[in-house]
Amino acid sequence: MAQREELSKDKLMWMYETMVKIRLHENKAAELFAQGKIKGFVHLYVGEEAVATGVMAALKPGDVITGTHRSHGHYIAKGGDLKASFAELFGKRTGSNKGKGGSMHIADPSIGMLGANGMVGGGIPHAVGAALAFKLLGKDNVAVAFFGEGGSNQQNFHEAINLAAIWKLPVVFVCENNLYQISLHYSKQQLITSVAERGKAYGIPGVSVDGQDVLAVYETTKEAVDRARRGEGPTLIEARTYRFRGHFEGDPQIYRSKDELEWWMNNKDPIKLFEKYLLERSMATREELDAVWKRVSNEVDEAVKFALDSPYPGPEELYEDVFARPTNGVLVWRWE
Ligand SMILES: Cc1ncc(C[n+]2csc(CCOP(=O)(O)OP(=O)(O)O)c2C)c(N)n1
Repeated sequence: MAQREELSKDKLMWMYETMVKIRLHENKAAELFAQGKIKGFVHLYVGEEAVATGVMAALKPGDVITGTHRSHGHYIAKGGDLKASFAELFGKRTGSNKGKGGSMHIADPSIGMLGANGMVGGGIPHAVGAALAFKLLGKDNVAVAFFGEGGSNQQNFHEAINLAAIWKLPVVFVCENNLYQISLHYSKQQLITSVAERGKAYGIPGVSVDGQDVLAVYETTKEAVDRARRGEGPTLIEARTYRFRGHFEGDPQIYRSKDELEWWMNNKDPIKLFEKYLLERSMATREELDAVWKRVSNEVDEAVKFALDSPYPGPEELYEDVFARPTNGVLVWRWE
């Protein structure tokens, strides 16, 4: 099993900075949404930063991921650009999808982010497709599918995981169990107490991990990724986590108590926990950590300014980049 002791200082600081980047990106997005500068639905990832970060720390260039409706953090941890992210949230031409994807459809194949997805569970078969392509092409890359515990009740999940299991595809299924599917507690959605148990039904390992502990997520994912690269097939990981904000911005959150939320924020904040770990072991100084917050905060401000100053796409661009072009002689229908 991968050991946290093997991680270099650079990698540990990358993990810390990535979590801070996600937190500050999301806090700023909440502010901008409240000001009416971001339209439509916005689902934030605050509180869940250790999952995306720990998973991405175990990947290598060329590996790919698929996301959910709550994917800003996945995009950022995979190497997404803050400017392109804010521009996309504003629907601007400089956005990661030229302003046509928005919060729920952020994608950037150049960094291996194959796409966030507004359909619950929608990205799971895409990751399996990517993993099948890796296997057929003889590449040693891995695909990761992120989804919520609600997503694990979708038919997509069951079909995709079964195919991946029988074909021994290099894919890792990462269920982010943040306890709620919109307003429904997970105990009311499924009788099993851990989504990881579902691995048994498909003959693959199912592992549950503390999703607030970035290093535990890293270690668990690394083991699953190594197994996938060895050709031994998929793993189902359940990362137990919690979202600190509502399901979407504007959610009145009448389904959970203030005490519950405060308990998680006070005791299970993934950034505070990692900070404690780094400081107690003298792996970083308070000054170094403070400098990260300052630098990232400036980066976020610059990115927002860039995005606000960027133009909207023009009406003549309406159908551009919306349909696929024919590739390798295979005709893919597109708008002419
Ligand atoms: C196929 C489909 N069904 C229903 C919805 C409506 N919907 C949006 S988010 C959501 C809950 C998702 O919960 P979960 O998968 O646990 O992810 P979380 O929001 O907790 O991150 C639902 C039912 C949808 N977008 N797509």
